[in-house]
Amino acid sequence: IFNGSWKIERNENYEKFMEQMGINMVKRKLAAHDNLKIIIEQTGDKFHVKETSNFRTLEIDFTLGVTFEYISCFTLQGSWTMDGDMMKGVFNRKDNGKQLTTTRIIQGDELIQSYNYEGVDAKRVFKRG
Ligand code: MYR
Repeated sequence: IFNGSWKIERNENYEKFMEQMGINMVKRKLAAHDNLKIIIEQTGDKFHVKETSNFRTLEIDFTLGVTFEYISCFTLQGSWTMDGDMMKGVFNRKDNGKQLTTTRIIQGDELIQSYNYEGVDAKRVFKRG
């Protein structure tokens, strides 16, 4: 159900979340308008995700329940699992060990990705395209 191409539509509290992550203001301003697009291909419990943004293009392969590394401003290590129709990700920052949790769910025609880091919640909402 997550399969397809998703373009960022809007953010909720994402700047506060990035601030909590320790990202400086200049980067936060750029990242809030990063034109993020993700293309998700799921085959069973294997995922191939192509991420494009103003910053970079990246292809990631992971399997549900299997730990992998994701490198952005920070290196995160963790995994996704499926809980019903929801993807649940639990990751740890390699630099400080702190936990970042994230979920993906389809609601109507939107993919909603939620984030939590150290008590701050944010959302990024995507539409097909
Ligand atoms: C994917 O499924 O797209 C790849 C794995 C994503 C890992 C976790 C996403 C959290 C990214 C948080 C970025 C924080 C920058 C402020």
